[in-house]
Amino acid sequence: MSDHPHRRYNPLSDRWVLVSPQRDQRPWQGQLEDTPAPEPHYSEDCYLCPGNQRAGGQHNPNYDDVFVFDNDFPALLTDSAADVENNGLFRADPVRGRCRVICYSPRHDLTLASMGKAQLLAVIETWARETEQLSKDYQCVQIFENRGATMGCSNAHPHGQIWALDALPSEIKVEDQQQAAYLDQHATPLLLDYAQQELAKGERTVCSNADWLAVVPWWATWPFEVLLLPLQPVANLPALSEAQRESLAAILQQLLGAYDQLFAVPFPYSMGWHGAPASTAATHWQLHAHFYPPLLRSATVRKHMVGFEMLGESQRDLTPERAAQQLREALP
Ligand code: H2U
Ligand code: ZN
Repeated sequence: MSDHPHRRYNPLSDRWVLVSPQRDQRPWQGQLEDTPAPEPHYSEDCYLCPGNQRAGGQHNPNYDDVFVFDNDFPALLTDSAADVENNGLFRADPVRGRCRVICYSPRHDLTLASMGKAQLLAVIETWARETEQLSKDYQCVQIFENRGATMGCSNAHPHGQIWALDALPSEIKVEDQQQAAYLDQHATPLLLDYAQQELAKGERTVCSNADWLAVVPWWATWPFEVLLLPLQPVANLPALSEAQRESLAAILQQLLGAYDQLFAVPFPYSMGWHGAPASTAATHWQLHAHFYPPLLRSATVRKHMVGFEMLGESQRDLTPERAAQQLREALP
């Protein structure tokens, strides 16, 4: 399997990925990306730094911890009363929601990996608190971070986003159905079974501690994709115990440290948390974070999801086992 094309199944998304390990050494003559310059502690041009004016006109307070505000250019509106068409093939639903921005730290130059354990813990507390509060009004609370210019992130200041909405987005809906069906059939949650089996096998493990496992999943589509999972049943972020929050901070430092070390560059990614939506009975849900980094072979060579991947299905050359090994070797 390490040298022959095959397809792997993703039970969480009900999708397949084509793995072509024999192509791993193919020469590359494509686009080279720029390595970013180091950032200052404070940037007067940054709309997220303390005291600065945002693009929407408001001024940030002189915050000295985590700072959360309503997105000045939200994709969702709290009072959306769209006049929608709903007719046969032309179907639409109205949607209501709220978008927020989380500044992880007042320091413009820090990252989740470099900000220190206490500040990282403050970010985790914020993720949990915002999820809890927004879940009172919205069915789904999606926490995510786009990091790096190649992921379309507009600003180097360490920040993430929250989009809360009164609908289940497509990715969550499939995960909800897949996890419910697995629990019906096997009587244990899908991702709890998966975490324990991966931990026992070890070949795709990046790092683990008493409460958490970071693994390049069997079905990874992005070269260095990682799934971060609790080893005990946890439905969503607010349900994390104090000890699990502490150990989450520790494993995040390890994982993100390995990412930044891998190609000696601040590693770009989109990451986000998936947990039980407010509306579901939580037993089939296991909290997890997805990390989707685009880099393939160096700081400057990224993977593009094009061609067969747009028209057929995702494809990878580097096996998840080799990716996990490379990440293990880059651990701090
Ligand atoms: P990125 O995570 O993709 O960089 O997006 C940052 C978000 O911050 C983006 O959704 C918001 C943008 O709308 N933003 C503000 O709310 N106020 C600003 O002054 C600039 C950016
Ligand atoms: Zn800044």
